[in-house]
Amino acid sequence: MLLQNTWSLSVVSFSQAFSSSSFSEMSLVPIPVFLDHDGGHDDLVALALLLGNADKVKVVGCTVTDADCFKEHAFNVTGKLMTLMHMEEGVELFPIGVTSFSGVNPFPSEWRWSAKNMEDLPCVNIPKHDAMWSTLKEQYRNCVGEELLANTVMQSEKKVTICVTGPLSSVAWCIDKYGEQFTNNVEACVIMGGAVDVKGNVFEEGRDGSAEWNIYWDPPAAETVFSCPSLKKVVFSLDSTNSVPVISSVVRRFGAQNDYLLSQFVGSAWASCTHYEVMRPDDCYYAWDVLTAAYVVDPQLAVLDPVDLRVVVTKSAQEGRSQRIDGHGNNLLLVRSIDRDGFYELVYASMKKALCSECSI
Ligand SMILES: [Ca+2]
Repeated sequence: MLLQNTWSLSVVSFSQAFSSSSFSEMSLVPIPVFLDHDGGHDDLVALALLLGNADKVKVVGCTVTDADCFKEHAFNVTGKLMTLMHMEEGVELFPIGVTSFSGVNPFPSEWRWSAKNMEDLPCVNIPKHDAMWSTLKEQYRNCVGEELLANTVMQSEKKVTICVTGPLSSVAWCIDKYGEQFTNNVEACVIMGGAVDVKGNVFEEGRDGSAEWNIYWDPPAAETVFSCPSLKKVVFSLDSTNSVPVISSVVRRFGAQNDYLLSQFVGSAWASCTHYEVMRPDDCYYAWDVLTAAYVVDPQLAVLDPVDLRVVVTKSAQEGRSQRIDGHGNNLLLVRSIDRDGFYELVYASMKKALCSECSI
């Protein structure tokens, strides 16, 4: 499978090592992917990216954590996007669960409303799509997210790639409860989190700005995952995601493909984020989670280095900081560089799905 082969290549890029014929041969069967997200704008765009690439990845399950969202709204947007892509593009339905975790350090509540706004977007409220989700969600409502992740991975015939775009609480729970019974059936855990050689994005009182929010939300969980030698990890820290800002010039290009419902969804989501470029010129909104999901679709986008990381778990100014630690054999690859233009082009191409003119109300 793609990630397995990429893994063994370590620091070389995928394109350097495979001929185009062998690449296309290996791409024929979609790889099973589980998305473990926390409902922010970029989490939901990441989901759209995965669903827009059904020829390469098959989403086999999804969980929502009550972190960068209020979970009920993110649960609904996830389901509405799934039924849209099921009815318009034939994407297979998959189970959706909500995890039971509360943050060690919760997100500020005023940051958590984006899923509520996205739940109301016209493009995810086409009556027939919405009606299907209204029926399904009563079946899905009692699905506990972390149990869904564990069972999906352990019962899968093929190894599952886990894409984590929120805190690492669910993966840590699975490691603690099932150990290698769980990790042995994970192809790789592709994670957005941490800040290694750049500043972080947690500027809470008493913190020094070195931590990144996904890690800071539950530092002990992140430490459990980062230090687990039997779990293969690819980590997109702020060091790499700083290369992919969500700015007006990027977002306005969706105007040229507004005939597609998926483009309307992503264009609207990202348009809600471009004011950060004005408010915080040195720290705008980035496609943190979308880049992470893009790697799952196309591993050629990133060059990786083996780097062991530890997480500061003590209540201190550096709580949640991710630091290099030598010689621990943590089975972790940190993204060194990415193909920025290739990433944006993948996003635009992926969202040309669910053509409005073919979608009856
Ligand atoms: Ca997220």
